[in-house]
Amino acid sequence: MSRGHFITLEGGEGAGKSTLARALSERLRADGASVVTTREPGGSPKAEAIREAVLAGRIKEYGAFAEALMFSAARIDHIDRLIRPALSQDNWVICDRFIDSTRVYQGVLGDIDAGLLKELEQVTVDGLMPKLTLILDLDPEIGLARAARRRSPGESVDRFESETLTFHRRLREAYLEIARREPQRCVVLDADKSPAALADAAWAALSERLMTTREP
Ligand code: Z5A
Repeated sequence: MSRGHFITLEGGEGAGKSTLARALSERLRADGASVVTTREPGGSPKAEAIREAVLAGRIKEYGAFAEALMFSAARIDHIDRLIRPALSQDNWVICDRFIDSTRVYQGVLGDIDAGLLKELEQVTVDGLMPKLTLILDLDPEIGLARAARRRSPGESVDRFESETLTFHRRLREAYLEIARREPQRCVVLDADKSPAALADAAWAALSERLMTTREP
């Protein structure tokens, strides 16, 4: 367990990504690994400032491409300040959302040209790709209900939670399409199960993909 890998968790609202990130990091630590858990947008002070602006809806009026630029600016700082340094010190890095969120939310749902977005992605990540992406697949009605139950009284929904159910259904399909196109990197997990059962399934995928085929 000496060498870490970069793992990303993706899926719709309330799919259980943050809960799974905690469970996976506990299992990895119990196995003797050093683990950094992080999230996007965010993960570094400057990226967290961008998160606050985008999720409050302050960029929405400038359009989906402007939002993609903001998520990318946050990602560059996050990669430089946190992800690359952590990986270079042999930590595992578990990140709640990454490039696939931009591909899906801004690309597919924001209708940005795929070629343009790909170029932006390449410049942004500069070669850093997740070794494994776990896509948590869940009926959006269940996910949105979970997210609503978690909200405290008077708390408002964020920029993306306020979108329609049709938006969230298209989002689910877009994630499944990414998984079909990149089966080497992506594993789809049925997220309509208990947190413990989901963690078991994620651990099985991680063990199969990353613990047997470690890079030299
Ligand atoms: N976004 C974007 O547009 N472009 C980008 O490039 C990036 C992001 C990076 C970030 O929101 C938003 O930014 C996101 C996309 C956009 N859209 N929205 N909204 P966020 O970080 O605030 O929220 P999120 O990423 O959507 O996560 P979430 O809503 O917090 O959901 P989650 O992390 O997947 O779920 P959770 O926090 O683990 O669980 C939610 C609730 O369900 C909680 O009460 C749990 O106790 C419960 N839960 C968790 N697992 C289970 C299971 N298995 N069964 C039952 N209940 C469960």
